[in-house]
Formats: sequence, structure tokens, C-alpha cells
Amino acid sequence: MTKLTLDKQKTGFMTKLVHAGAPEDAYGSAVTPIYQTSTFSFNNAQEGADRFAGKAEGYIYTRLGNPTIHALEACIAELEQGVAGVATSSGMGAVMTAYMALLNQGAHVVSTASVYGPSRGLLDDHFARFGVSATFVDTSDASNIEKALRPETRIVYIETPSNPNMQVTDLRAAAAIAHAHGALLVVDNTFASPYLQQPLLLGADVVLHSVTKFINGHADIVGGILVAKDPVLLKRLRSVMIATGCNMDPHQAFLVHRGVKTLALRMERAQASAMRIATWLEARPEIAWVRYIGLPSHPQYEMAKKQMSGPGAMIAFELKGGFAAGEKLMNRVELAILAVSLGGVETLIEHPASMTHAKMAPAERLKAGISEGLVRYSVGIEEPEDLIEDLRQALEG
Ligand code: LCS
Repeated sequence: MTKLTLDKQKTGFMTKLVHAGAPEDAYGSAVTPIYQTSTFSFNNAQEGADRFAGKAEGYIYTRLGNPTIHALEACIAELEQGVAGVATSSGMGAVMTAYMALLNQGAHVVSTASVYGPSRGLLDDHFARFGVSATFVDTSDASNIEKALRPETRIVYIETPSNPNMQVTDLRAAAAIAHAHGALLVVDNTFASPYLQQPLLLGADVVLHSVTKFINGHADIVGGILVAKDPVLLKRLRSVMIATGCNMDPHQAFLVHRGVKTLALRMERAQASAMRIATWLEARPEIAWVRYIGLPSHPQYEMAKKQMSGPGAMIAFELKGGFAAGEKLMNRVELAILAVSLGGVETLIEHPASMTHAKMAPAERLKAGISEGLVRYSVGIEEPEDLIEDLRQALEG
């Protein structure tokens, strides 16, 4: 490929989206090919030994590293402005890798109450067996983080905006509190994407994503990634990913790398539509309330502006008729797909209490602000008028 004479650090975000993680192959491929191979040959025994010893560059085995996966890791690390990335088989693989790399027996975690259900379940149902404990608080009020800290707290784990109720946590405040206590700040940036929010620049130590969502954007793969600010931390994350075998597959990495190139275009379009839809929903008589970060009615509307460059494409709303009305709406929509997941080009609608957050105890759900009638709506890139018409016929039907 043509060598850039530009200072790559100074190029704009949309340029980075297209060019970050440039191909390494010998044929001048415009995009990184899919190196669909489990293993890589050594020219001789010494070269094999040197690669294993870290004395020579080069690939060994795909669980340890692969050019297609590496290109994606380099791309997302550049977008998040970290030292490097570690791609994983799923978003939960990234969450698990963060917990396992950063927690020891007896460690404590302070986390967002309305974190994605399985990110909470992994701590409560599995890490608890190894003596790890966790306290889930409303982190949109940073003083709750401080109050929940214990001498053994090792990580403050923040999801912002949170799934599904769109609560925003002040990342600068969370970083200051965690660091003053000697803990690390880990941020799940899935809902915002690096286009709207870059947690490492706001004080986080590790940022992670379910790339299944906005980063890939096309609802055709499941995957995850972690990016760290510090090379020592990155090495710990990579070693856990390798040891547990939750590596990404080269074909998955190729699709995600292809998808991320249009992240800014997709997000701009989806969030403009989300703003129109949220405004329309807020004026409807059937709706009790709408949580959209772009609306002044959002409790953290001002705070979000200090750390996000836009409100994103996720809307949560509560119907006056509660669960029954929500169920009717989901059965009547024709354009929005009734499905979990989010962040793709197609609009999705789901019911957190019976779907993504069903495993949480009802009392815990309510404490986390996930009411029975809450509906989550992930805005895609269709014509906004068509989406509004779809919601209108479903609400009035
Ligand atoms: N973090 C967040 C914020 C998520 O929303 C999800 C998945 C994950 C991590 C886990 O990622 P995965 O392993 O699925 O790639 N969220 C989902 C949701 O809201 N509906 O279906 C999956």
C-alpha cells in the first residue's frame, strides 16, 4: 500500500476508521485477507524456538495471534487510543478476560447496577465461587461508587450508557475515585462506540466492547475486544485470552474490520433518526417516559455532553400500559425486528425484563431501574419516517 507521509496520529477519526490496522500481507492487498489457518510454519527449528521465546517476530498459532485478527486489534486500539487490543470470541469473552486478568481470590468489584445482565451474572454465579464479590450500585451518582469501595476493591467496572436503561456515569469522576483507592477503571463502551466516547482518554485503564453491536454493525457475527492504556495490563489481558482460548476467529475478525469502516456514517445516521423518534415518542399519549440521551428530559443530559460527542442510537421507553402494552407493541411492529442485540443497521425492539435481563431477581431489576414495561429500541439506518409510521401503527393498532 502507499506509504502515508501524514502523521497518522493526527488524522481524523473517519480516516482512522478506514485506514487503521492496514494490511501486512506481501501482495499489497487493499484490505487484510482472511488468513484462515490454524497454524504457521517455521523455516527451521531455530526460528520456531525464537518465536516461542519472543526473540523473533512472527505468528505461531491462531489462538496466540493471526494477521487478520491482529489487523482488527490494531484498528480498534487506534480508535480507542490504547496501546493494543485483544480480540475475543464474544463480548462476554472480553468481559470474562477482564475479570479474570484483573481480579484475584478475595477481590471485590464495584459495578453499575444496570450493567448487561450476564456481565453481572458472571460475577454473582461464577466468580463468586472463587471468592470474588461484587457490589452493584447506581453509578450515575459517582458518590455511590465511593461508598461501595472496600479495601479489597480491585476494579470499578462501569457500563455507560448502560444496558438497557441508558444511565450515564461520569467517567472522569469514576476514574478519580477508582485510582485514589488503588483500583482500576474498566469501561464497557459498547453502547457509545469509540466514535462517540473514548474512555481511555477520560481516565479508564481498560475499555471493552461487544463488537457484535455498533463496531461490526451488521448483525452477522458475535465478537468482543479489549483495549488497554498500559502495555503491562495489555499483556495480562492477552495472556488470559490465550490461556482460556476465547480468541476471535479470522473470518469473524475480517467481517468486523469490514463493518467498522462505516461506524461513523452508520452512527450519524442512526442517532439523527433516534433523536426524531425519541422526540416523537415523548409526545405520544401511550408513553409514560422516554430515556434518550439526546433529550433534555434524560437525567444525565448535561453530564453526557461532557464525555460523549453524540447521544447514540439507543432508546428506552416505558408504556403507560406496562408489560401488557409492551407485549402488544412488540407483537405489532412490522419493520423493527423483535430480537435481542443492538447496534446494527436494522432496527431492533426487545423487552429487557423477559429477555436480556430476565435472569436478574425482580427486586434487583427494579433497583437497577429496569421496570416490567421497559422497552428497548435500537435504531438502525432505515428511513426514520418509516420507523415512526411502524411505531404509530403498532401503538394505535
Ligand atoms: N456488553 C454489553 C453492553 C452488551 O450489550 C452485551 C450484549 C455484551 C457486553 C456481551 O456481548 P456478546 O457476548 O453478546 O457479544 N448485549 C446483548 C443484548 O443487549 N442483547 O443481546 C446481547
